[in-house]
Amino acid sequence: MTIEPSRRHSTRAPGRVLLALLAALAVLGAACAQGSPAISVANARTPEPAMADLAAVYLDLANDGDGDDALVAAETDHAADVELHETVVEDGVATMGEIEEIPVPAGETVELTTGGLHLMLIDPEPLAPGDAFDLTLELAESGTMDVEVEVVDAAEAGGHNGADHGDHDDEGHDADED
Ligand SMILES: [Cu+2]
Repeated sequence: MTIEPSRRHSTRAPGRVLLALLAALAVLGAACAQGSPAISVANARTPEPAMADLAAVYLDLANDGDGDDALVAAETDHAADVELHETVVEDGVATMGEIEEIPVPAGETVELTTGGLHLMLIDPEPLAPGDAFDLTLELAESGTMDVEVEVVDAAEAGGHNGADHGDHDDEGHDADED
């Protein structure tokens, strides 16, 4: 029965290897960890009147955590689709296009506002100032979060009522011009 000790040894070895592996992973994980994001949303609003088939949503995305995050999608029952957009002014002409994500770096606040980053409601249901609706944001790290979007008078919101959308046909939306 001299085989017994070595058999016991060999059955215990995998456990030790696993422990060593886990310890190594823990050290590696700690070295690579960049903390976690802490996202909060404020000032979510959509100016009215907007174009019949498009409405912009603006909001402030604050990241008070120590890890980066990014807004990657949004949806609402209130519109057929929601796109992430960025308006770019070139030679005095504002055009906007869909973007894949809106980075929200650790410790920073990203403002989605007129003439820049915004969310675009595609075929929104009719909206009137004073209304509110729920919007679900999807963040790469923080997951989904629901925010209430207030419908505000375009004049007060700094208007996104057509001026930014002059070249919208180029971006592939079906804008019914005249
Ligand atoms: Cu847009």
